[in-house]
Amino acid sequence: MRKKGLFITLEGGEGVGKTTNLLFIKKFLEEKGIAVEVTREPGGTVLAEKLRGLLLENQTELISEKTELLLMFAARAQHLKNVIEPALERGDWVLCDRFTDATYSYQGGGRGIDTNLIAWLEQFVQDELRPDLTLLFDAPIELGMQRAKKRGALDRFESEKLDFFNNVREAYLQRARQYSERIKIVDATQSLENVQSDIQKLLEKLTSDLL
Ligand code: T5A
Repeated sequence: MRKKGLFITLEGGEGVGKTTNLLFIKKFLEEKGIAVEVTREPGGTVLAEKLRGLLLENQTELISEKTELLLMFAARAQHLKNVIEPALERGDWVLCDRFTDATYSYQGGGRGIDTNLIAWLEQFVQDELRPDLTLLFDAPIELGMQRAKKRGALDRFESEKLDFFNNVREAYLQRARQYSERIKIVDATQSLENVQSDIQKLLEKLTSDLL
């Protein structure tokens, strides 16, 4: 594909403020005259949203780690083909709530799947497409879970143990160190006002470099 728009992803543990700040970023970009496609993973198309339902619902049958990994990438393949790639080709910017860094962190860090295997699937499903900018919202697990719990019943991932989430957080931070040019850490323990002021600074820099 010939990519013209920019691909921005939001990442982090449970309840750290990705969805809240997605709308803030959308508004900021639209005020700069940029057309924005807002989407999420797993999900973003009718079929991928069905896969999301299967992945997030608490199931009576145990979902194996390999099944979980393959369903994430199956949803992603559909999402890329039908939503993300067409939007980028049109020249829109894509704002996506989670992407493949989540797979490295949850299925890799959390479940312990070999990251070489994840890298192979990433290449197979995405070819050369990678995010241009990733905002990693970071906060201690307990804080994010407190915020997530306020919303009601916990989903299949949110019902995992503390160790799982600590491993997920560490994997995210490790990726931020490895890809420091692309992944920018946002301190999600701050007030929403301060979080959004940090995001605005990052976006001002990005847009002034490009527009
Ligand atoms: N997954 C996903 C994988 O395992 N592998 C993958 O490859 C992918 C793509 C998806 C699940 O799938 C897994 C990871 C996930 O477990 P999800 O719904 O996308 O699930 O992810 P969640 O993290 O569960 O989404 P949440 O909606 O819980 O978290 P958000 O979006 O980070 O948080 P948000 O914005 O809803 O905020 C939560 C609450 O906190 C408040 C908000 O108002 C809201 O009430 N809040 C703040 N309060 C005070 N100060 C701040 N700074 C605040 N920021 C937000």
